[in-house]
Amino acid sequence: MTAARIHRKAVAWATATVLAGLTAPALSAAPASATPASPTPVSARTTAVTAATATTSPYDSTYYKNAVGKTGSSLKSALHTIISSQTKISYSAVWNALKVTDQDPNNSSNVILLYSGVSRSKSLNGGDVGDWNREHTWAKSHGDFGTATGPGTDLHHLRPTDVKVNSVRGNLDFDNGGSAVANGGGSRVDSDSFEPRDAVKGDVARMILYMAVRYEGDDGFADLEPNEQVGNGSKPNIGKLSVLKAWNEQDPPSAFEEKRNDVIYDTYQHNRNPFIDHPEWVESIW
Ligand SMILES: [Ca+2]
Ligand SMILES: [Ca+2]
Ligand SMILES: [Ca+2]
Repeated sequence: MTAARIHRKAVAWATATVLAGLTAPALSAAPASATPASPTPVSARTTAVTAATATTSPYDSTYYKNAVGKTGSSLKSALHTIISSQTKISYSAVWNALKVTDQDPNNSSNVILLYSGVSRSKSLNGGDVGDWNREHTWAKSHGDFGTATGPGTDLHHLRPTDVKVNSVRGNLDFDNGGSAVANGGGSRVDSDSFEPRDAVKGDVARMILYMAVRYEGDDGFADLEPNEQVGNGSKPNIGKLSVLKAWNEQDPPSAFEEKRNDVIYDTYQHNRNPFIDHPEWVESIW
């Protein structure tokens, strides 16, 4: 971690980062099947209102030098060019990568599952009940990109999830509302949408919007874009954009999310999720 990043956190992010970071350690003490700690209370999340104010990152004069200062569609275009330069991994290689990117900070034998918040043994990767598997946060049927090397293997939106919870999410769009998902950590579901637990609402939003900028239809895959709909089915769209934007504000990047971005950049793909480094760019583009 560079001095510049520490400085940024100290000035602008300290409170929100600490609060967001409370979730994972609290979970690690629980057995794999336990319901995780309650979502961050609303009173604690009030600090997140300032999340989307202008930030600086250690990469502004290097990685992001052709994007800093731009807005709107020109910012999106610049970021697309920047983040499209990347190493790609196979779908089979995703298993071991997730064991590193999503390692429980308090138990190096475990990964943290995205929607439930449960800490589970890395060795329980698979497809049976009680296992964790590879969730495409941008559901792969939305644009039909499958698991070919490309969007279907892009670690920036692939996360470990409980097999049963992953099945409940299916390919639903994202929105607020619904009934509680069994062992879902506070996630909710109804007939046409899924609402992740509060602690990862921003993570989900930033993953979806990364995909929208990274995939613009110029590399043999669909142009992925958010919209205001639910029930998008196989269209290359995910909704609801207005809800995702609110989630980005409510749940600013945590230390866990920032470290994950660094690991993907340093070790695997050598590209970054710009919205973890600059959450305010969401509002600039959308
Ligand atoms: Ca709904
Ligand atoms: Ca979060
Ligand atoms: Ca796109």
